[in-house]
Amino acid sequence: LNIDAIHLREINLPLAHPFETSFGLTTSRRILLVEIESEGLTAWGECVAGEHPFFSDETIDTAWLLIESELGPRLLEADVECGGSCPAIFHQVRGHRMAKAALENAVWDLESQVKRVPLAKLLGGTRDVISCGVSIGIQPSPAHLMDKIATELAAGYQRIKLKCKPGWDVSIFEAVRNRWPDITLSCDANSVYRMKDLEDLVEWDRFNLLMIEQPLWYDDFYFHAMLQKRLLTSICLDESIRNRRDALAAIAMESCRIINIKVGRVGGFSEAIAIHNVAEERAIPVWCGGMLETGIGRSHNIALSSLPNFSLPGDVSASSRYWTEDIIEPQVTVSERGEITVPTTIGRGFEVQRDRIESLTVRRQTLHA
Ligand code: OSB
Ligand code: MG
Repeated sequence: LNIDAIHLREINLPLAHPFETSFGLTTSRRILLVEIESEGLTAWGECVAGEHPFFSDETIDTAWLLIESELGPRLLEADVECGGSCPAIFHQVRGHRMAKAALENAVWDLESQVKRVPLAKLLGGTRDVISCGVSIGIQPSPAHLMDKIATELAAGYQRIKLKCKPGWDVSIFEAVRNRWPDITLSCDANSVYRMKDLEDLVEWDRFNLLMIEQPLWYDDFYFHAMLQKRLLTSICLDESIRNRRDALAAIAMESCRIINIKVGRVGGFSEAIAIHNVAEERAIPVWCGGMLETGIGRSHNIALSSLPNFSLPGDVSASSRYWTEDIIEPQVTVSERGEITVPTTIGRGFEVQRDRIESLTVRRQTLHA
């Protein structure tokens, strides 16, 4: 693949609905998009780093700096055979996985166009449709939450995940279970609890949750293993899993029974597929997480979710849940059965709305070969 240029741009896009987690409130997103130009083709990647280093230590600004000063130049100088070449090209740079993923995923996007195959097929996808759940943020009141859940269930979503934190946990689960005893329900603590909360967490078994996502420290395996021993409910790790070795360690230590794979968190499609594979070999189901992506990252998540061991509903949902208008065409839609159809056309399967992206751009930079 001959890469002629890498274009970086920041777009600013307000969320259609504010999203609150245990680590903070997001009302608008600053998003770094990378565009790779290669012999008349254009491929795209989205960096999922947030504005603040609250979910991970990266931010849009650190990612921009790393792509500009280290990763972009390495990619432009390298002999890039395919998307899978990227980890070796970036190997010398430690960390900065979200920055690496933005570039690597754009290279896979390019490779799928050059080979004229759907991106999902290139990644090893086997599913025609993916199962969708929703992640519902902390709401202004329990009544708001109940309305939101009712809306998402009516839309067909197969799993409801509740963001939780101290004060927005047991009483909320209680209320939701009273109204909907049988829905597939999970929660995500984003690392807010500690071992002093252990006796409280053990009580959550009575809510029959599909999983509790990342209850403890963002970088922990050991204490999650101790907690898992005390729970009937499965722990799912998100933040803790940075790569394939982490997945192996977490599975071996029994720190979790389910893994959330986010392609940005793990540094790109190559590592995401490697995690998918080791989990599959060990009968650990995975699902695809979300990071409030635009349609570019969303289309990449759809392609990844088509791999066989993505056997639980993911957090990949309709564009309209995030944006009044997405930056791709068509918008991502979900059927009344709670499924997204995996595109069968060449590449990511969604056109980028270039004019719209231009009008949203607040910063740009081009790196030339
Ligand atoms: O932990 O899964 C998470 C959003 C931002 C940061 C972290 C997380 C999330 C979500 C939303 O849960 C998933 C989505 O709907 O994109
Ligand atoms: Mg999570």
